[in-house]
Amino acid sequence: MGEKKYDAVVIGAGFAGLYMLHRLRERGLSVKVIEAADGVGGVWYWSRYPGAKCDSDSIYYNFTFSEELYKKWRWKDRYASQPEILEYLNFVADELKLRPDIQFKTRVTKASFNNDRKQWEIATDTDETFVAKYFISGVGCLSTTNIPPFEGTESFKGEQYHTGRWPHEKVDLTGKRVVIIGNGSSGIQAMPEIAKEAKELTLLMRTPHYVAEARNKRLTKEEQDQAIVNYEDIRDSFTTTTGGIRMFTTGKSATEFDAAGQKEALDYVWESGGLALGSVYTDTGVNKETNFVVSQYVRDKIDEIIEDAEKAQLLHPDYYITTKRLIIGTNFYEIFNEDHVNIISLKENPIESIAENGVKLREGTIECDVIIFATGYEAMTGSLLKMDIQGRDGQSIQEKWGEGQDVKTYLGLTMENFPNFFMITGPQSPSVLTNMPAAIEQHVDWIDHCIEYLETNELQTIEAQKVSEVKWGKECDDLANSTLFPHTNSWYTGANIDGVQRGFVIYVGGLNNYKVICDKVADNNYEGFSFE
Ligand code: N01
Repeated sequence: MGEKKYDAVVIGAGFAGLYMLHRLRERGLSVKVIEAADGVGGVWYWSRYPGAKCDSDSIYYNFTFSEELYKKWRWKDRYASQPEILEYLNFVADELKLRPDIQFKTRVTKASFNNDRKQWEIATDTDETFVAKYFISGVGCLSTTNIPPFEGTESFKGEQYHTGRWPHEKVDLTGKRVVIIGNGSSGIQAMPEIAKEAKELTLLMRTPHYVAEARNKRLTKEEQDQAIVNYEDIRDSFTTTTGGIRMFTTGKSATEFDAAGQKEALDYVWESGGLALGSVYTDTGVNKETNFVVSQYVRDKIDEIIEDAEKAQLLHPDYYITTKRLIIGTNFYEIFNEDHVNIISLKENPIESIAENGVKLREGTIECDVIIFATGYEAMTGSLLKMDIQGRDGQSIQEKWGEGQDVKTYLGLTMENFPNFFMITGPQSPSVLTNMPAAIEQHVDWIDHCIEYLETNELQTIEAQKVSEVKWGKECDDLANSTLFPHTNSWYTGANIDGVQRGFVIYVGGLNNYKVICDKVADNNYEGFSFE
């Protein structure tokens, strides 16, 4: 098959790939998006487990680059469900007429930079070769699922599912004995829904997590109208706040309040619902005293809600709150008051293997009909490393990062030795600590302007300088080390997966500050980059 030539090839048709396609096409470039699924949506195409929702308030979980597009869409609920978000992304694809430039059911397997041609050559599992000057990853931070390699998984005679690869048709769990492994955002959203159908539900839990009440609800017509009126403010929040979303805050440290004042503020955010437990005080992420006040509040709530003191104690988290992703749930703690919902701490009784009739623990076997892996993702780097991407002289990302564990980027967007390769929400960018559409709009706009600069100046390539990577890595590390984040093992550090410990790969300085840095680099004629 001959080569297919484009100005730009983009991987993935989620939020990132769709907007990148739109921007570059508007610029007059020929673009092809390559997408493994048979529809748009990215993680929202795959992640269809019962109860799947987004934890950003829906009115912020959309594009703002086009006022017209923004004003045509109305969210139904405070937190949009997976089907509604998928509907939104299909609406965007239709409104912007994006589908003709997306090739579905195609997976990128390998890409290499040809230094003689100054072009990327991109191979797919459909045996096609695409050639493009610009190669852009929109694979997202959470798309490669993690199924821990338990011995005997294939011998299990019942059904097994991963939350991130849930079947498209309804899975009927009525009257079944279900085991769920993992209680991150996915497991915690899924469990109350599963408990409604299952005869027995057993959570096998490695680490208890902090769960705030979502308090999801239908948006009233007035609230929907208000979101339309607030367009400018919502757009502004994308670039002027640390997380690309407005969150309630007292604007103070917990240490500035007495115990009654602390409780009043925490009661307010608990009752309002959502992620504001993380923002109610300004220093929860850096001050151990404030952090204790907030985390103890959640432990007290757990004791208040769960009648069985033993179960409540098992669910007490003990790491610094917000150093793992804060989770919002609906009736999560409440389901443990039901007799058919149980919990086993894997710290006390670890999994030994999967047997044909259930999960074999060190002490006893939990017999079941269904095993649900809510065990998360090879986050941040997994999807990039799964493809064989080779820069100059055949250097792979694996080689550059030392088997993927020592991430090196400039701004989380680019890498030395990988000319004209861009990562949307790549490692060492603010990515998962933000409202994703906000981070994606900022990245895509920056990449688009960078490409405009190259085209206007008739430049063939742009490439990060090694020294820029070293400085950026140090800036990311210094910032992370000034917070409580590195004290906790999490998927932020890769420690959710045995054998991976790659350091903290997120820029924690806030999306607003990050944007200022990226804009300054661009304004200074792409300081820190080399050109050919
Ligand atoms: O995955 P996770 P997730 N043995 O990695 C456990 C986004 N998201 O899919 O904590 C036993 O958080 C693991 O235990 P531990 C959001 O950013 C958003 O739930 O590592 N257990 C943990 O309990 C989120 O943070 C939304 O000790 C094992 C669980 O599996 C991210 O996606 C909804 C194990 C994995 O939790 C990922 O969430 C869904 C093992 N070998 C997802 N390996 C919303 O917007 C892992 N675990 C609301």
